[in-house]
Amino acid sequence: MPPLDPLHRWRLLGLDEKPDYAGLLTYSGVPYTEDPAELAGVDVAIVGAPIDDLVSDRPGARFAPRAIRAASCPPGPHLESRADWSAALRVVDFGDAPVAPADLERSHAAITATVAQVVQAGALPIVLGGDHATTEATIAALHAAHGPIALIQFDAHTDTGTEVFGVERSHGTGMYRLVRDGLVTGDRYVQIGLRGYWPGEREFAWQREQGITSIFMHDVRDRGIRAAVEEALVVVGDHPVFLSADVDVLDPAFAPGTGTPEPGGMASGDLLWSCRTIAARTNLVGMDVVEVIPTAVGSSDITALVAERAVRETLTGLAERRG
Ligand SMILES: [Mn+2]
Repeated sequence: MPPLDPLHRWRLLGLDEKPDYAGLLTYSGVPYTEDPAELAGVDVAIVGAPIDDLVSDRPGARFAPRAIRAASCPPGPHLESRADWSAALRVVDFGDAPVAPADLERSHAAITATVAQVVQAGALPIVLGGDHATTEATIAALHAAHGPIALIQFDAHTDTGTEVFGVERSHGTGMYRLVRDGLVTGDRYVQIGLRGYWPGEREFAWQREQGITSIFMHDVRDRGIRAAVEEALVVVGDHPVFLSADVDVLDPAFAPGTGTPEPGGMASGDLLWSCRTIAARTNLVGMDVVEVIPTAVGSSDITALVAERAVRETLTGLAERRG
């Protein structure tokens, strides 16, 4: 089944773009397919992971994949980088993983299986969460193809708890489980933007034992985002890298639509620059943006909008890397 082109009717009018609010809803208006055979020759496939069953506070991130797609903007070259991902890369929207509400095992298996189809086709998956536990399901598929994964995580929280409210499966424990089980290598794992009041000394002691690099928000404030990202690039080296952007790394003033907001966070421009730089300068094998709770429709949803741009900057960095 050939991909559906959301721009088809506009192309008949001689246009190569459509209004964001009209037509079939895909990421940035890219072609839509659910057929793995159509991924041949594709550089990047967008996958939705609409599940938020494992959040510890406010739910709603299950609505994010649609909101991020709806917060899109027309393609074109990046004014700073000059790279144009829409010209340099073949990108498709591979649709959502077939999740089942309240069935964690089936939903995570569906995310892993859908991402695995992308990886097996040689394309790079970009996953729209969903809560941060979806990263476990995504990295499971990447680990099967690439072996142990290096991880750069933008987040207010480490997500390395052994349990949250006595429960082992949580959006606060995914990174602990990934390191414990060997899917992510501790000494190739960097956290950027940590702040607030969680976790505690026990978790940080475990993190130090694993060789995990923690760059706190006060470090970013004191040293600057460029120094923080340079340190992260050294830690991950040329190993296969996953970039995970929890939108709560941003100050709630920039990203109010998230379930566990923590004041005093990063500004949008720093996160966007970081995503582009990491995509341009690492062996990136996958990316996700998680924990967005929609608060409005289309481009007025500022949290979905910055999540959309985090993906767009990653695509731009990949286009830069192509040269
Ligand atoms: Mn998180």
